[in-house]
Amino acid sequence: MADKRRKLGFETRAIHAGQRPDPTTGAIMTPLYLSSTFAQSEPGKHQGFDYSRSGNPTRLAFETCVADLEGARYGYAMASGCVGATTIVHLLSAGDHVVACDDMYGGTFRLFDKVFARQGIQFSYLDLTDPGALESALQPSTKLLWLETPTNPLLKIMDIAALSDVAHAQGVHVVVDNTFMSPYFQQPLALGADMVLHSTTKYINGHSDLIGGVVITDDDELAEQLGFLANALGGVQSTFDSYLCLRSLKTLAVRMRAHEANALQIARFLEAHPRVDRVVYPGLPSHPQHDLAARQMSGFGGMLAVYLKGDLETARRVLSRVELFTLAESLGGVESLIEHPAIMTHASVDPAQRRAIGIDDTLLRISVGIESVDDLIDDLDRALVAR
Ligand code: P1T
Repeated sequence: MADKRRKLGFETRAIHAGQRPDPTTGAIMTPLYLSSTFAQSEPGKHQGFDYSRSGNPTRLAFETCVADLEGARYGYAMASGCVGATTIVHLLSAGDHVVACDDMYGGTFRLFDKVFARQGIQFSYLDLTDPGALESALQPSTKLLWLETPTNPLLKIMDIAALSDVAHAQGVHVVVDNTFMSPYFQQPLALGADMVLHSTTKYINGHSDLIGGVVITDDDELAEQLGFLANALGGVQSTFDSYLCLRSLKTLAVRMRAHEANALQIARFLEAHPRVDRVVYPGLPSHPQHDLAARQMSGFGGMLAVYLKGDLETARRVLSRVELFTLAESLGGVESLIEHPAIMTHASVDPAQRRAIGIDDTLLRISVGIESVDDLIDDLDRALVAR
């Protein structure tokens, strides 16, 4: 008989956590509870749900399942990854200070720089691949350390455990945007972080058919504040999108393994390609933080950054020649995407800052899908060699 004390495996929890056959019908899939409101038998007395902004049974099943996969008890599903970030930053007040990594999704940077900085929150952006850099950046007013690891688009890796130790010694909460790895490959809370953010638009949903986000914590106090803010700000995920995310979690493990296997082969192919200057992939020994990645993550994910030999015109030519790869923003779907960060996803980052951190005109970002890898390699090869 199975040892009941053993923690269930990731794949098992991805399929069952937070879910039971529907008590009224026996349906094994969590029903889509589209109701905006719920009957009360007397004022204030109900069966756990009163209004769908505050809580919805389908959304709760997804929140419980995804939180479980991050090793946590609380999840708050949001209308987008950006709303998730917005909700977290609302834990702060004007005058508070945030230390953030210097490379991150352009939309998160825009939210900090163009929205919250105007409301009196202060931000310092730092290369945190050296954990020693954090100490001198902390101020008495620092409340939050914001990490995105691996970063978007340059795939820099930060030491979550070491940075969390430094932050916690000063009473600073740590957020990790875990979008690129998904809980399958990286579990930041176990490494010391206090909150995890995902754009569920990416790997968690994995099929490029919704926009969503989720904020996860195992800290009772933070959970209470985040739950309050989720309801008060109101940017919660729709029931239908929660249903799709719940369904997608069931295949997260197999999808992530397939993304990674394809990405590793493509990374090796590109690294040896005469038209490629440099490939950045955490799974390659040439990645500057390869050892840390191998220690802190259980896999290397499906994202690649590629510097071409040439110039902007070379990049444009390659992007116009690919056929299986679609030129599009976003990532983490089953289909392969390719994009130009400087013109597309990171256009909101100041050009000088972009160049300083390495987002130049020859940089392409690839989200490797789960198609047949030989077809993907042929497609890239054709696009690279074409004149
Ligand atoms: O798009 P949205 O669901 O709001 O998620 C924002 C977001 C947050 N964090 C990371 C690491 C992200 O990559 C994103 C969204 N990124 C893209 C759309 C992109 O193409 O990079």
